[in-house]
Amino acid sequence: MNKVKENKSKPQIKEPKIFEVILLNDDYTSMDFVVEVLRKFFHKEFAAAEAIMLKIHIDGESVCGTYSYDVAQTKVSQVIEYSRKNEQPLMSVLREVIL
Ligand code: TYC
Repeated sequence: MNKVKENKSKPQIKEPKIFEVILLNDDYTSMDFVVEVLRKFFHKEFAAAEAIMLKIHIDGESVCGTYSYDVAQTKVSQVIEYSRKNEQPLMSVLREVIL
């Protein structure tokens, strides 16, 4: 019989890693500015942006979107750069999603 060797090696195609972009609460950034950031960089409708901003204010942080590493890192940089230019201490970090 013609035995075909079973291929037990790891699958060659890996799932792409995904990353959450998170905004953190602080005592100084204005609520309006956070809503503006969520609309400008995360393309949220006004009501959704306001809801996320309030969640951050209450819980300390919230996920604002999930992206590939490069896009997530770009969003974090854009948020921090825009915030500093506008003299706001708002902070953003990324976190890998463990599936
Ligand atoms: N806590 C801020 C205030 O009371 C508002 C705020 C919300 C700041 C969300 C940062 O990511 C943030 N003005």
